[in-house]
Amino acid sequence: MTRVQTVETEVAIIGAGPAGLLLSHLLAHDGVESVVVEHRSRSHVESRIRAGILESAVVELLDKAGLGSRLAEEGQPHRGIYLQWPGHRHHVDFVELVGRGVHLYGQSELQLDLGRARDAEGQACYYAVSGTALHDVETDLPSVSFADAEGRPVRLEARAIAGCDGKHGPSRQSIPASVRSTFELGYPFAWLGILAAVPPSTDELIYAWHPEGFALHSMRSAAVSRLYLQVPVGTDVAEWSDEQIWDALATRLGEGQTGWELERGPIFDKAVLPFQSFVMAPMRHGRLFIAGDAAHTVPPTGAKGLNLAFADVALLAPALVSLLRDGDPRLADAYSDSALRRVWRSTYFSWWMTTTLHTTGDPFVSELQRTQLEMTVSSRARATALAESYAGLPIGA
Ligand code: RFL
Ligand code: PHB
Repeated sequence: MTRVQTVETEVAIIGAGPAGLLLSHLLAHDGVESVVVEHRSRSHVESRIRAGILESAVVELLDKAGLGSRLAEEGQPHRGIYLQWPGHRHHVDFVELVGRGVHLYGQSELQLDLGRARDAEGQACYYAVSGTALHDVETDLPSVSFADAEGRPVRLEARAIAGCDGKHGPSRQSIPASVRSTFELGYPFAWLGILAAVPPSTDELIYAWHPEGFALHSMRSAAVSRLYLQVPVGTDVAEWSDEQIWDALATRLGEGQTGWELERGPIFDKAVLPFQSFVMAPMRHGRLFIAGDAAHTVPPTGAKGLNLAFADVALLAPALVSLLRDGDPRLADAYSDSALRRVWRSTYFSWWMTTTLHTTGDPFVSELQRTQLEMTVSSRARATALAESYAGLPIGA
């Protein structure tokens, strides 16, 4: 029989996504040791293409944690966004409205920065594990079992577990159904996202309402554009040729409107992203603390998913330090309620952006959406509310 290797640590972190790696970094900063367990390979985790927008409070958090140097050099500060519908394009200037903007910096770049920081701290991370299971989360000595990349059984004994294992991970299921509530909303559409080797045709993001469906023009660098199209739920990327994608983007983003043109280029990645709003409560059970997508998912229209994951971790790290270093449970006891307050605000904002900008085919709804957009750009109070939510609240607010 193969012997189980037992490893002791203070915090067992499940998931090496942005939430798990930032948590491990912040804990190390305060002298709390952790081990990360991830079921994908490191190269897979580092090549996933996901979010792009960081709130200003998240940029400050990363900077304070010593993770801001490449972000400062390569990230792009954006003052605001363009809101558009046929015949109209309006710049909503967040800096002018609420005194702060956002940063454009790809999640894959952040993942690299976090991985390197962790290497420099010399803390353990098991990649490519299988069979991750949580045990005894209601006790002060919980554990995580798994098989390492070579298939050898390992048992990680900890004083707390952080479930940072995303939407499909096992942590959430370790909270008994009798104490767990879930709130879910589906949407009848998805996004077809592309990366193209072409300079962006805009200086800041364009969110475009169009009768044929929503489109978003984002970017990754001076040479790479990131664009999205609203498509029906269940769409297969193979149904769309590159030419059809560019034609639909040009129409929906208003090519020809005030002489604006969409530059086309080679598409090197395309994928369909599902849409869902999901919240689980509470985010803590015994010595198990859940953070990031493991506890909540938002549709990407408000650019909140990654920011929420970091905001959770910014609350969880000091809570675990107080609990494990000083035996003070107050922040740990407050964690779930404090995190959920921000989660619900971002869930509301993401739902609002999504339902305002995506067409449903119902002419009554379309008129209401256009009215909302007109009201948003013509009323300073409404534009300020949008800017406040998009640029983000201070962490802990
Ligand atoms: P992640 O990034 O999903 O990381 C969770 C990690 O846990 C691992 N895991 C396990 N590890 C061990 N054992 C198991 N049994 C495990 N099961 C899972 C996973 O392999 C993974 O490495 O969650 P985290 O850290 O909470 O970070 C959240 C963000 O990644 C997420 O909110 C955003 O990327 C969401 N999102 C977007 N957000 C935006 O704000 N703007 C976007 O444009 C945007 N695009 C996206 C996205 C999410 C996508 N996914 C998940 C489908 C595009 C995509 C394709
Ligand atoms: C992105 O750049 O991938 C992006 C930006 C803003 C969003 C969603 C995705 O709302």
